[in-house]
Amino acid sequence: MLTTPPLRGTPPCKATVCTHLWHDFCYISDDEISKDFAMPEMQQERDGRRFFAGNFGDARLKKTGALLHEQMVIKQKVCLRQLGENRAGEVRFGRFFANDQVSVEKLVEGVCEGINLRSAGRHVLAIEDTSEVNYQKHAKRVSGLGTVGNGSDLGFFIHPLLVVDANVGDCLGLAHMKLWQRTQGKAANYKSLPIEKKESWRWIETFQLGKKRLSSAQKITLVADREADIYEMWDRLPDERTHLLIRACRDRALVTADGRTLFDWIGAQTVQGSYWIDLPATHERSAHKALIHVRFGAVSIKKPSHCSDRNASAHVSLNVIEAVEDASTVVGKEERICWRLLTTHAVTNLEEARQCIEWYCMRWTIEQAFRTIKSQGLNLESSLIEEASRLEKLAVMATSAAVQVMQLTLAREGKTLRPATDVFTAAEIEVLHHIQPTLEGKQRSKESPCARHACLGRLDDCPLGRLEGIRQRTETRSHHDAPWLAGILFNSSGMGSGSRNFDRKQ
Ligand SMILES: [Mn+2]
Repeated sequence: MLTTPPLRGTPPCKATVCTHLWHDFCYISDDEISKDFAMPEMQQERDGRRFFAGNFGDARLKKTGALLHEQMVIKQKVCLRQLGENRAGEVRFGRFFANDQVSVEKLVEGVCEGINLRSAGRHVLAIEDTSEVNYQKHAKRVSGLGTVGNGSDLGFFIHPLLVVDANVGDCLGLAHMKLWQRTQGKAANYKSLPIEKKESWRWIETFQLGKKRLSSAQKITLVADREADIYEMWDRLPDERTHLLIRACRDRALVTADGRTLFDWIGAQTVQGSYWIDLPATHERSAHKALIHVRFGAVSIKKPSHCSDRNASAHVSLNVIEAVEDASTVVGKEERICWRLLTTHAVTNLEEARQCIEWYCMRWTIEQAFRTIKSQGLNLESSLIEEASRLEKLAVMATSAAVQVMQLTLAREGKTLRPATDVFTAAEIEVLHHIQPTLEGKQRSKESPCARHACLGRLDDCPLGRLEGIRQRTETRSHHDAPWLAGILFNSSGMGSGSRNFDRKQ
């Protein structure tokens, strides 16, 4: 139990850099504190994200799931031995995944819990994408796997739907996730099959199921890469509250435009605006400043002749945006940027076009989640679990853990303004309040805006000596929360740019 009273006196002001708390002023009322302290169980019930992996019809399973999830976020690993800390813990977690009550469906339900609340009233981007989880290295040990991308390696696929705030880019969590194994080759008549029978059905199905969990979002924009440029998507998904923003994959026939195709037509329009962007390095190009020319316009796309849905409308009206790099800024022989985006959003001026390009760039969040799940973070592909269905369950939890790690890392970099209650309990926030003054040092000022909320904030600028202090104080002051807090304070790496300097010194 914490014995020290809640922080009193003049609140700190401005964006003070401290652990994960960014304050205008943060102060938890006595009411809130005592509620949490009197009923720790209630606290866990209420905190649907950190301590919750699902309801499995059994209190013990629920508790184990929550603990496992927590350990995964803290340690950023999926190795059950390390998560369990000892033989008993390892066995306990192993049995959890082996239990039939713990199904992929229930886990998905569990890790998506609370997303509707967090999305309420917002315009959210629902970003979906597929990634393969490759177990070829463990192929001899693991049973029940299908093949992945190259057609011979063993593994399975994950396809999460990640929710991001469209205005500020905050990662709000998962709304759905599909997992599957490819056990057969493509049928001879694959092309003529209805989309429900094809693997590409995942794009529609995942979005539709995820959308059910986003009923209180004000607006939803589905964002996806070229693979999702499927006529049925455009035909079926949009409504007043639902928009699509997808990179164009194929040149398409247009209803008008004198027999011109989509790519031809947009490329022939006059440039409506140009701007400079900083491009980060990828494996295909070097980092450089690029001059981007933007064209946009409204088009009516014809239903493709091979479309197997007889009831699909004969054409769909969309807006197309083309962003092409000026030849003068292309580095050496690298390929120049050429993005063509299709959307149901109105695009009538340069600002709206740029907004769509910016939203599309936020698709980066899901790529980052995949990196965090795999080699740059939890290392899911190194798991020693020997049974495919258990590996799938592990993948659901790892995805959820990765999303939380990302939320914390983004917060640490000061890129988001999520409330601290997203990841910390009131008790932890209170501990952070206590140590806040020692961290703020001279930055502390008397004038205060007196807003009563705490936000997740940055860690980077904090000198290490002080962090050492936080750890000790956290450990002595906070009871059950200390390992969690210390874990976050000292181990939250797992993301490219965020993990520099600080983590290496640890
Ligand atoms: Mn993709």
